[in-house]
Amino acid sequence: MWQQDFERDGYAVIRNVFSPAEVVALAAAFDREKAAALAHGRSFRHGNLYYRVGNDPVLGPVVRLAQWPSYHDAVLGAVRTDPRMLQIIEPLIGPDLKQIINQLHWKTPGSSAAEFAYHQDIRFRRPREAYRDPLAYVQTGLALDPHTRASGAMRVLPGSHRLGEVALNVAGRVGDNAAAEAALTAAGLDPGKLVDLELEPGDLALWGLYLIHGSGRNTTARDRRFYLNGYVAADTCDRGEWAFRGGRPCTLGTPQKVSFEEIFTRPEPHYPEG
Ligand SMILES: O=C(O)CCC(=O)C(=O)O
Repeated sequence: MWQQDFERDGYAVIRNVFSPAEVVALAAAFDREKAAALAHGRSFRHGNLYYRVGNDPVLGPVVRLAQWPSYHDAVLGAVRTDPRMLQIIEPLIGPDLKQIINQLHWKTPGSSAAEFAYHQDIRFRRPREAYRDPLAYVQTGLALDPHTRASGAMRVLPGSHRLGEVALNVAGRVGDNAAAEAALTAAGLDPGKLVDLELEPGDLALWGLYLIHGSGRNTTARDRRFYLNGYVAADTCDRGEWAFRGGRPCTLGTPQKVSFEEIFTRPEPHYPEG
């Protein structure tokens, strides 16, 4: 059972949660977002909506991720409050859920700007005091393309969720660094224990804030698209958009403070520095 896997290993995979037809529709929505991001040619923000566009020395601008496209895209928005999500998350952290992550990831074939250094997601949960129970958080990742070692699937360290916060050496942004196993060795961890999180389109992976993971380059010929939605037990967290209240889905309205600190003071569209 995936619940036992989640508890024992710190992650789990549930197969075929979304159908092939749903995957096709979601993949098309990803492609729309990618085109919108590329039209800016650089990173862009409007409220919680954020496109991160990296620069590959050979390929030029490449879209790394999009945050909170669900404010404007109904196909993507439907996933965050899909009854299947509630069915999976509720037994773990209850029926009152706020959402912290609504994020699309692309790994452009051959791009060097596509790796994630080994990390724990707890490092991104800021301000730390707003997250009163780090164990009351579940991250989900829905595969829209085959996730294999070659396409840059996530690699996870089973059982690392029990280590608490581990000092992993990452210089700068996780997304600007290679998934170097040396960072694990330096922290006294065994990279030989890493597992490739192999997923087929429609499979959903789950992990918590302490699981150590990263991912490498995509050496295949097609994009690797991954849809992340992260939920927190509402009464343990001061941030986020409501996703389910008492098990009922919540629509998005006026943007709330999630991770963009200037959401109320700088709500206008702009090109962020860096
Ligand atoms: O998309 C990926 O491969 C990496 C995802 C990841 O590491 C994260 O979201 O924390």
